[in-house]
Parts: sequence; structure tokens; C-alpha cells
Amino acid sequence: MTGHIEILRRSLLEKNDRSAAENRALLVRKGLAAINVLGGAGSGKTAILEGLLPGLRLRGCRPGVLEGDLATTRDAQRIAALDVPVVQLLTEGGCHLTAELVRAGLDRLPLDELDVVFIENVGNCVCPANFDLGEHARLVVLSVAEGDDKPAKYPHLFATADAIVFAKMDLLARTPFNPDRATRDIRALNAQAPIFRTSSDDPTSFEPPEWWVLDEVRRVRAAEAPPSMTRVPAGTR
Ligand SMILES: Nc1nc2c(ncn2[C@@H]2O[C@H](COP(=O)(O)OP(=O)(O)OP(=O)(O)O)[C@@H](O)[C@H]2O)c(=O)[nH]1
Ligand SMILES: [Mg+2]
Repeated sequence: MTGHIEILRRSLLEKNDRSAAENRALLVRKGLAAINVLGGAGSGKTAILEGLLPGLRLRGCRPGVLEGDLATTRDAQRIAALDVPVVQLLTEGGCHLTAELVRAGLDRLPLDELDVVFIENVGNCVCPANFDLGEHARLVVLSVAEGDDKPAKYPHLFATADAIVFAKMDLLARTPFNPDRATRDIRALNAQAPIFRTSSDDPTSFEPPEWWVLDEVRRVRAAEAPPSMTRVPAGTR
């Protein structure tokens, strides 16, 4: 009985991985970078997109967004208000996006008019980290209100990040969050990912992550981007 269950789980991941590889091939063919934005519910993922998108456009980079949620089009409405192409992906209860759903979203975006696609995953520190969507990089959001113990408690999310944002830094004085402690725990899992700090009331705080996004776009264009899932330590998926 146990073996049977294991076979089903494997085939689910294998099917997803095949779709993810197809997504990645499509994106590379179109010269597009895709960034999977992950983090807990309410950590500030959409707020970070709202902070990044205007600056990227000023620098000549054309973004599109796939918004993942269980229900409602509220996040998509926030992105559409910035006049950025967006498709809302509803999982209808599912706790993570799948590569297949992302493919359906990509088919509805004007890919030939874009340079980068952000995929905001469902707010959740566990399930989304296990599913490759075909992205080139993962941006993980940790708000100071969530606590500095989250990297140690949700290691897979932080181990597979290509960049990390400490969000809601304006609230730092009101929380016990210790950025040094969070950074130390992240470095035990992930030696390389840059760590940015943002506050939605400080537009300049989004400039460093903007430059990181622009570098990712250049890397994909130069076909140098290693698929982020190849960095997942063996046996953790
Ligand atoms: N003080 C402060 N509040 C913020 C900041 N960023 C986001 N918020 C607030 O935090 C709440 C959640 O922000 P969202 O951007 O919706 O978070 P999210 O991660 O996209 O949420 P889900 O998509 O529901 O998982 C909202 O009320 C935001 O206004 C920030 O930098 N500072
Ligand atoms: Mg959101």
C-alpha cells in the first residue's frame, strides 16, 4: 500500500516537471525571464511587485504578471491598476501553482511584448517550494512581521531561493525580528542568494531588487541561466 502511494506522488511531480521544462523552453525561445515569487500569506508579495514594476518599466524592461490565488482577482486588480498585463490563476483551494496552470496563463499573456514574467505563487511557505513552474529564478519574500525564525522552520523555501527580500522593514521597530539572526539562518542553507530589504513607503528600497531582476533578464537572454530547480539538494523534493 505504501509503495502504491509513493508511485502516485512521483508521477505527479514527474508530470509537473515535464510541463515545467516545456514552460522554460517556451520562455527561453521568446527571450523571456520568469521569476517565481514565493512567501507566506500576506508577506508582501504583491506589494513588492507594485514596488518593482514601475521602476522596471522606467528602465525599459516590459513586465507581465501571473497572479496565483485560491480565490478572488484582488491581486490581479492591483497589478492591472499599474497598466501591466496580468492573468489571475485561481487554484480553487489548491495550496500551490502547478506548471500546467502557469502554461495556461502564459498562453494568455502577450509574450512577444514582454521581457520578464513574474509568477506570484499562492501564499504558503511549504507546498509552492516543491513545484517547479519553469521559472528561471525564485524570489522569496519574508516580512519582518512573520518572525526571524522562518528560514530555520521552512528551510526548503529558503534553500531554493535565488534572491530573498526582507519586506515591511518600516515595521522593524515594532517587531522582535532580528535581521542578523534571519540572515545567519539563511546563510546556513543558502550561501549565495542576495538579501534585499524593502518598505512599501520607500520607493528607493526597490532599486536593488530591480537591478537583480534586470540581471536575471540579461542572463536568460544570454542563455546562461541555470534552471533554479537544479540547485535543489538531492532527496529534498
Ligand atoms: N507596513 C507595511 N505594510 C505592508 C508592506 N508591504 C505590504 N504591506 C501590507 O501587508 C498586507 C499584505 O500585503 P500583500 O502585498 O497583499 O501580501 P501578499 O504576500 O501578496 O499576500 P497574499 O497574496 O494574500 O499571500 C497588506 O495589507 C499590505 O498593505 C510594507 O512594506 N510595509
Ligand atoms: Mg498577493
